[in-house]
Amino acid sequence: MPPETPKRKGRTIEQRSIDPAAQAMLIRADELGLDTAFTRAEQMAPCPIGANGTCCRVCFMGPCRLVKDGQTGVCGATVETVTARNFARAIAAGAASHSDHGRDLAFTLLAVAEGEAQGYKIRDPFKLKKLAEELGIPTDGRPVSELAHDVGEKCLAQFSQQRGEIAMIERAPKKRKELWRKLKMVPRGIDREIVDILHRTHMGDDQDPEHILAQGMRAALGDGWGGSMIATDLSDILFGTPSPLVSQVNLGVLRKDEVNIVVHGHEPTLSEMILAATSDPELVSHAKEKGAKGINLAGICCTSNETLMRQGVPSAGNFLHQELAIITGAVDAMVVDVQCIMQALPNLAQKFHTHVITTSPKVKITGAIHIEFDEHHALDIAKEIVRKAIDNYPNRGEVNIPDVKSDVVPGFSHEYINYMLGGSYRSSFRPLNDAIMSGRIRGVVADVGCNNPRTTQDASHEYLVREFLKNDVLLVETGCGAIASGKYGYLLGEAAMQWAGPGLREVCEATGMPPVLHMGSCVDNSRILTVLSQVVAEGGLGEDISDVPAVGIAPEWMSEKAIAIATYCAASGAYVIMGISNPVEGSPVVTDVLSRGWEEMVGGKIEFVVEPEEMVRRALGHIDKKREALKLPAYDPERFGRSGDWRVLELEQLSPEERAEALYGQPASGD
Ligand code: SF4
Ligand code: MSK
Repeated sequence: MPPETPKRKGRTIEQRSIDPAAQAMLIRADELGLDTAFTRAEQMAPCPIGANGTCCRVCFMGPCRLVKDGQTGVCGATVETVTARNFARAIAAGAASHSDHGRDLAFTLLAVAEGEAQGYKIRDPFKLKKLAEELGIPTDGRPVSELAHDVGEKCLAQFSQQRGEIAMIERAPKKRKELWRKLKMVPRGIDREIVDILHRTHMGDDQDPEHILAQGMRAALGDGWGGSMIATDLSDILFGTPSPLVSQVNLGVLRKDEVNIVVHGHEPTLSEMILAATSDPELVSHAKEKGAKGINLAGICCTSNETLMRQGVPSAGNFLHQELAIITGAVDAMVVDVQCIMQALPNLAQKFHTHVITTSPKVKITGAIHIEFDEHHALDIAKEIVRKAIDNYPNRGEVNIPDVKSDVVPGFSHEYINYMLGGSYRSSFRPLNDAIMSGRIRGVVADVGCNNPRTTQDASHEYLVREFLKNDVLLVETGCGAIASGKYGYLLGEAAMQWAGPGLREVCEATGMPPVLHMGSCVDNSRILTVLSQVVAEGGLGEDISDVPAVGIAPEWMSEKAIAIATYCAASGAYVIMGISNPVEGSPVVTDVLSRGWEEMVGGKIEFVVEPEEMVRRALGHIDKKREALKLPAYDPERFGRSGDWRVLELEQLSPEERAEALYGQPASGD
């Protein structure tokens, strides 16, 4: 007799996720009576006061819940001040997470330079030299290790810079820098900006919502153009600048007959060493002794994006797959570093055989095994972890891996996009700018960010991508949104033939690029800032990021990092739409400051929109408005699409006579 399926209130499986692999595991979880984030979200209604930003707990005269019109906290704080403070504190936490990740990479680079980082080397010395030049470090005739040392030290100093402008804002368009300078918004080091937020939002400090939020923008810029940008650059220098490769995503990448190790979190530092350890001959033969055919590494979340785009390590899925991977019964070790790791994992893992292994000095979880990472002994630690996973393989119970996976082509760094569009000898964004100017590409949308169990997993990401492609909008993606696109076949060149409008399809045919470009992890949204700046520098699309027909959307966001990203994009001039709910809904004034107020001030804004159809309508409206302001031809799909491969396919359908008529305007002459 099969176990009786427990009766649960809540959503149907299809309302929880559109992903067939997730659906299969959610059915399995229900059969086994297991809770997941999906069911917990159904059981836990969000606190309405916290959800709309009107709960203040910054001092112990409170917490104060502002629920009535005109109500203030014990200190007299208004709903505007409370919502603005909460939003600014979320920016601080999000920016801290990204930027601290960048700092750790600077320490790793220094350890490599000093020959003390076991197993690492500089994989992109050209990018190292370029960054050194940008940071004003002499490069002529100097060995790589010296450059790495100076770059590491200079980057570290960026985090704690107390006065003056951080270096990387020089990458922004001239007009943008002038605006930031005029507004006194150019960030100092991120540590200083975050401390400033925490100080001014302490009880009894800054109480002007616009003023609080302006500091929120400054700190977010310190992340986007500072900490995150450093993280991206140093990851490329240490682990290689991504270029396209072929891999696969979804739970079907787990293997029944091999030891499965899943790396989850955000940092590539340890996972790169675990990858190296999985091919260690001694460990491979140890796995065979235990009855496995080999060792299989897969990723979840943004650690996955890091290893997927550089090494082609397959991805077992995005944020909401972390528990589902364990429910397959096939994960011998889930190795986590930092950010987006659910505390539910060790408890769930106990029901199976999975070891949850924490590795960051910053992250311990009760019930998990802690094997602390130290870059000085990285390979030894990685081998210890891999051995632990192998030893756990014989403890497996029933295994249920859904046979669902999709091919993907990730790895579009801004350097590669530049090269791909411009050719080997003269890399350039000119073809992209020309395609936008001609209307072949209507505009660009960055679909980024998380999954959130309060909405159907992947449904908004998938819908937005399909609709934008139909409307000739090029997509760039990072984070869990990028993995979502991979699951549904959008990260492939063929996607252009199937889904893209006529103009975008022509561009993809000419360049061979997919219509949806995977640009990395959530910290790599800094790459999108760089692309936008380079598009402006190329000419023809205005003088500032705010002129470019581009929109950023995080339809299923859940983390504070998403708020930091949205804020640095808006402060850089971009229109940003966030789904799920409005975290400042309790204050129409603050909602208006983030949208109309910021648009007047910095040319970019954040709007909170729940319905995906409305996100598409607003995004296309914004793109068309920007096209009009640039005096570009109005978008007209009828003008394009009868060329390239499409034309060949069309001609192949015709008889020889019809083909001759179509090509030469007269029937074939016969013999
Ligand atoms: Fe209440 Fe004011 Fe304290 Fe906030 S700062 S908890 S509103 S007394
Ligand atoms: S992992 S921050 S759920 S994108 Fe970067 Fe995904 Fe969002 Fe975490």
